[in-house]
Amino acid sequence: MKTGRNLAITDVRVIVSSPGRNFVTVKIVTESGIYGVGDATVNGREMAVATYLQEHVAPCLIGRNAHDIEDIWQYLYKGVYWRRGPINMACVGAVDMALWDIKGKAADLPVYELLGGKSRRAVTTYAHATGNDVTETLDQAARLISEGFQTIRLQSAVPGMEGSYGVMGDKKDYFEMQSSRPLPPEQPWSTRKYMNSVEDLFRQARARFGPDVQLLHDVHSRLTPIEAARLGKMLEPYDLLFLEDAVAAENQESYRIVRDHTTTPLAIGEVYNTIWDCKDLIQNQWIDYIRTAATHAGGITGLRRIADFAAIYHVRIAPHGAPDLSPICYAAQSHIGLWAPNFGIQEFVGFGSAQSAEVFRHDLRIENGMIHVGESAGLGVDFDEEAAARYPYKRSYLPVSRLEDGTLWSW
Ligand code: KDG
Ligand code: MG
Repeated sequence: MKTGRNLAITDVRVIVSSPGRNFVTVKIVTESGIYGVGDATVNGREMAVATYLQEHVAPCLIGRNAHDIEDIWQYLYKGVYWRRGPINMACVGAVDMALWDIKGKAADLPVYELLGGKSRRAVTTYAHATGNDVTETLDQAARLISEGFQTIRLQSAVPGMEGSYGVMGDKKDYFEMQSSRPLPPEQPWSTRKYMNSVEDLFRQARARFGPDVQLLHDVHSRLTPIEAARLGKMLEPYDLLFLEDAVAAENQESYRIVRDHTTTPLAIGEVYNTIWDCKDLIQNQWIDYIRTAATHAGGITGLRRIADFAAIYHVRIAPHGAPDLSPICYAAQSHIGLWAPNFGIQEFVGFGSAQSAEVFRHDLRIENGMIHVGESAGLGVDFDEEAAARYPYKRSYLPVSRLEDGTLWSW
């Protein structure tokens, strides 16, 4: 398809690097020399995305007009026949981010201006406090509050269980835990032990921090709907901003059960890849926050579509912001967060390691728990290929979870 302002794509580079952890980055170059960058990282399956991009996507992009973001999105979505899926959608997402970056640079405007302009001054975030016991978790929360964060996710080790979700022991993050083994690390899970300990974390948190701090918690998909309903009721007195991933919801109807029993707000979506994965959850108003990431749900175009649909049903966006999303995804989500009228909150775990700062240069800054987006044209993040070459890919897997009798469970 030829349109008025042609900006032909001349090169698509796919780079897998490991500056602190693995990232898959796409760099799309145009005839004018303007280029854009996108994040295609799928944690634990990086080479699948890289090969898909290299072998199947890149050849289709050469010669196309980089301005045709929507047509290229549809081409890579409908045009693959298979549609959806994490691998395809991360590739669509990375290409889409890179094209928005190019359009912004060509227009000499930050991406949020292209989306419709600012709806707020800056992007409110929540930080993580984790610990081997309640006191350690709350001490960390106190530090974050003193740094200016007003919303904190609390995770604490479950007594009697080694390796609770979010608690790292002597490892600095999951990538370090993952990389220290040739195969996925295994962690035990006991719903009874968890249910018997989690309320105390929030009881002590409210007693220590009072009513104004916003608190939340990630269950990481380990409960059945009726267990999640019980947990939601149990935590009602502690007034959570939301309870995240209480139940895995390939079957979206599961959330009807949770919703029917509790007024604790519910959030889900970090493993979803399209609007179709969360359509029923949103239109039935079974959730309050949708957590799809720009990288995993088709880029800025995909996330914008979800945000607009969710707005009709009073659902706000709270994009995933784990360390396995590169600073390019953070930048894309910060532009969306600045624009989206129904933005809720952005998960924030820092902008990455010192090595990552050598590779990804960006103009985002965090102040008082809010991300401020700079005035650079495009996404405001650049990728240094020479620096990336110093950090080669290292195979690593996310952990798996087993019940105490050995049954494989959701991690
Ligand atoms: O790759 C898996 C992580 O991104 C995930 O465990 C993080 O649940 C997560 C969160 O809410 O940040
Ligand atoms: Mg989560």
